[in-house]
Amino acid sequence: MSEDTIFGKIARGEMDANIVYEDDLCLAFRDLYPAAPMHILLIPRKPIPRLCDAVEDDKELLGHLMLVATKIAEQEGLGDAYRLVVNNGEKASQSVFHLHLHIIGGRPLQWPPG
Ligand code: DGP
Repeated sequence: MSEDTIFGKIARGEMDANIVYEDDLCLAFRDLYPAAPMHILLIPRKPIPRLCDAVEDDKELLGHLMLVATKIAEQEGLGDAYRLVVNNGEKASQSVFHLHLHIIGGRPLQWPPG
């Protein structure tokens, strides 16, 4: 599984994206194919392919991503009405193999997602 994905290129500034948040550990940008009025992708700068590839040393980074996601949702005016999604693996609809959290909101969200 190659580490060089489009998200890796965005993280390194080699590809354009509509960036809404960045810090030393992660960055977030608008999804090119939004599934809702607000659809942001939050990625670690470290190229972890899938969530299941994360290791014990990534614990702090994973916690950081969760807290940053709540900040972004607040920044986007979503209040407490949003969903975080991690597609893990091809059979779970992961298409870009650089770990990312989908932050989705801005419309009523049904459950189960399908
Ligand atoms: P997933 O299926 O969980 O791997 O999600 C990948 C998401 O990435 C999908 O919602 C579409 C989005 N996407 C694919 N290519 C690009 C791109 O070049 N730029 C941006 N901003 N989003 C992309």
